[in-house]
Amino acid sequence: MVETTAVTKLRQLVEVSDNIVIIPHHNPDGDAIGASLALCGILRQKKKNVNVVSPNSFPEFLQWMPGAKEVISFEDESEKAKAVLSEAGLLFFLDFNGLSRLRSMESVVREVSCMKVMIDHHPEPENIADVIISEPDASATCELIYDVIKKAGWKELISKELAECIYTGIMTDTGSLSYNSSRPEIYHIVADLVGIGVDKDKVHKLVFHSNSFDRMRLLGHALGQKMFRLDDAPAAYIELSAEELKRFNFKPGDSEGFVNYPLWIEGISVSALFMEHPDKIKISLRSQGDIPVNKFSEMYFNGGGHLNAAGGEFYGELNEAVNVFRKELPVFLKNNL
Ligand SMILES: [Mn+2]
Repeated sequence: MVETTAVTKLRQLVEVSDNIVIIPHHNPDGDAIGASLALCGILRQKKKNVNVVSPNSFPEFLQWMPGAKEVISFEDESEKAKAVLSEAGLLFFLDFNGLSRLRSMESVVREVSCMKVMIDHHPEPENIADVIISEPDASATCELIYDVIKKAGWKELISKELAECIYTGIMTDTGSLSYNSSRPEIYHIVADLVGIGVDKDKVHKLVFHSNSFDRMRLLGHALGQKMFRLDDAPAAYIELSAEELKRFNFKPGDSEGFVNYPLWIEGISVSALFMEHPDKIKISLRSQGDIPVNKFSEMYFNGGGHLNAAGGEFYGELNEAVNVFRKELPVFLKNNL
C-alpha cells in the first residue's frame, strides 16, 4: 500500500498549489479516467482550480462519470490544453509511468516546470515526478487513488459519484475482479466503496452493456473467421486487417477486450490480437500464469507492459507480424518457462 511519507508530501504540494492539472495516459481507459475524475472531484472540494487534460478523447462508455464532459482533450483542443498547462502549479500523472505514454502531448508536458506527482501501477517506472507513488502489485491506479485519498484524510469527501469513478477503474483493470485481483486489499476497498453507495450493477451496465451494433458484429467476425491457434504452443490469436476494420466502421475502443477471448479456450495460455493500422501493426498480448508476455513484446514488438498483459507495435505487413508470433512464441516459451 501507499507509503504515508509520499502521501504527506503530496498533501503538502496540494496545499500550496492553486492550479492543478491531472493527466491520464493517451487513449485513457476506465482506470485512467476513473482515477483522474475521482482525484479531480476531491481536489475541487479542497477549493482548488483543477483541470483534467487528456492526450486525446476517451470512449463514450466512460462519459457518464462526473466531470467527464469537462475533460480537455489535447488532440482536439490543443490551445486550451496548452493554456491550462502553462498556468499549472502542480501536475498529477495518473496510470502511466513514462512521458512517452502521452504521445503528442509529451513535448508540451516536458516544458512545464512545476512540481509533479505520479501515481501508477505499471512496472519499471521512469523518474518523471517529484513524488512517485508506484505500486506494480496494485490492481489498478484507482486502488492507489483510494488509498492516497484515505491516507491524506480526505475520505469523507468521497461522494457516491466519486466512489463510482474509483470502482470503475478497479472493475475495468481487473475484468470485474476476474484477474489481477488476488490480494485481499482490493476487496476491502470494494467493500468501502459499496458502503459509500456505489451501485456496482449500474456501473457494470454503463461500462460493459454499451456496445455499438458494429462492434458486436466485428467481435463475431473476429471470433468466427479470424481466430487461429498455434500447433506447437498453447496459444491462439486474432488478426484484423485495415479493410476489415473499415468494413465494420471501426472506432477507437471497439476492439477493447477482444484479446481476452482466445484465453477462454481450454488449454490456451497465450493470446494475441493483431490489428493493421495505417502506419503500423498494433499488437496486444495476454497470458496466464508465469508467462511474461511483456518480455516477449519487448523482444519482438517494440513494446512491454505487465507480465500477463502487454502491448506492442510492428512496422511491416500484418502477415509478417503474425509470422513472428507463430515462429518465435514456441521458442520463447521453451526458453522462459
Ligand atoms: Mn491501470
